[in-house]
Amino acid sequence: MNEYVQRVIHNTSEKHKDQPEFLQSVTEVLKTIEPVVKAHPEYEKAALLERLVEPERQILFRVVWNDDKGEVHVNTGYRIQFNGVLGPYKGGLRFHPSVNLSVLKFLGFEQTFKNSLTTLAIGGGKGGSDFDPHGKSDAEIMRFCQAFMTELYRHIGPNTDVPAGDIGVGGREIGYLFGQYRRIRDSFDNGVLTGKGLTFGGSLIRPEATGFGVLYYIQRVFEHEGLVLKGKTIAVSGYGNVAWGVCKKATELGAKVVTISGHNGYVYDPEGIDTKEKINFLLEMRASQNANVKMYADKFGCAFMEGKKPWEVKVDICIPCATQNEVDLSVAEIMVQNGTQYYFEGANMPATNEAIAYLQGNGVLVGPAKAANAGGVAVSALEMSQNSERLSWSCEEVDQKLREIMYNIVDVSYQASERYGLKRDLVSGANIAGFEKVAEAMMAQGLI
Ligand code: NDP
Ligand code: 2IT
Repeated sequence: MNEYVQRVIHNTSEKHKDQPEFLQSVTEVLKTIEPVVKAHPEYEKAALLERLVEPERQILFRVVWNDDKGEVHVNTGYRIQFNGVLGPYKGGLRFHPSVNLSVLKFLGFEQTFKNSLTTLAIGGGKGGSDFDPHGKSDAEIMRFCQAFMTELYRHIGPNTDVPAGDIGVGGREIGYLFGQYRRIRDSFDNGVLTGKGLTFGGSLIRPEATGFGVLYYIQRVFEHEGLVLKGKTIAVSGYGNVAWGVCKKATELGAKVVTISGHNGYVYDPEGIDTKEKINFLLEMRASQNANVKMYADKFGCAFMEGKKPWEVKVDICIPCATQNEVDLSVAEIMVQNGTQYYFEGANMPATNEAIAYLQGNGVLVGPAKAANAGGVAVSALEMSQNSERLSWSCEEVDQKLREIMYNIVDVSYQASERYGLKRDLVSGANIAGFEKVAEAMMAQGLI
């Protein structure tokens, strides 16, 4: 391996021994961009990689809120402003008990390259809290969001940093966060958050965008490979925002999703999650106070496999849409044994580096998260454009732009992979294409 790349991976590993998710992401990205770094010796003099792996700013704060019984709770709030060379920091907020600095740093780092791939002017950021929304009432969620924004507001703005949703943060939470921001600032800067309701500056297709984008990505990959999507079976994990959009668009395109999952197991629906009633039920489940994927199995009379992951089901395509590292080597082995040939990531870093290497080594075509799930943030950036112009685009307009962006991501990934003699390696292709633009902008903007 190139000595400079090796040194930065080594030093980052030494410095952040306690941040395994962040190190996993840094290692994967730096290894795959090695040929670009080799071709640009000036990067080492400018300490480009050392700067790339150090967030521009990391904000940690206390969040204090009352539950419905009046008891006081304290959580940690975070915002990682990772890299702003391409535009205002942009990326979601995650509310989940597993949130910590390592998780948010990996998400912010990945987001930087993902946002670069969209071709839109957005930098990389991520934030959230270790708050657990499961089992909380609507009033508790509102009070938490208000407390969270009471600190966050001073760090964000339409040209500074524009948060959105992620795990545990959807339209309802964005509404409460925006309300508090507007109250404190006394200003209708609706470009400060994306994923808003349609009555106050939200974009059509934003809720669907990540899932739709995954399917547009697959469609284009299949065009490159001479394959047909119609009739293929799909296993999905998760039952949240991304999984919902995947089910909706897969059905429209004639493919069949047969699994969804949650933290406690998965549901197998061999008929397919393919009717309006079933797909809408995902939204209903997610919105309920005690959200649990088993509700789907009970309602539609299908099997609930408690404590298990959906990857044991034999399908053509696997699309993880839940959380990080749910696909490890043992899962990758099962996928290969089952004859799965295509693996596309809806979630961020759903697989370990070992699992990805195993899948690719066994001929599985891998579509990495930062490319395949870029549709959500892409439409977020389109929402920002609509907000700054004070107008709204039609469904067709947004959908068309989303499709073009996803097709372009596939095309540039293939091109970058071929340029460096890496045939059909869409993981390296996406990392290289995303990195090239960030690196050029960092060089142009000097030592900051
Ligand atoms: P949601 O909160 O809507 O849904 C999260 C889903 O993941 C739920 O089904 C949840 O099940 C499951 N889940 C969460 N944590 C775990 C866990 N530790 N173990 C097993 N299952 C878990 O989130 P999204 O759909 O928005 O996000 C899903 C993934 O997609 C994340 O990786 C996110 O970063 C990524 N993503 C999201 C985008 C967006 O625009 N929303 C854009 C691009 C990527 P349960 O409730 O049972 O825990
Ligand atoms: O991981 C992601 O790209 C998101 N959660 C969406 C971020 C955004 O700003 O829309």
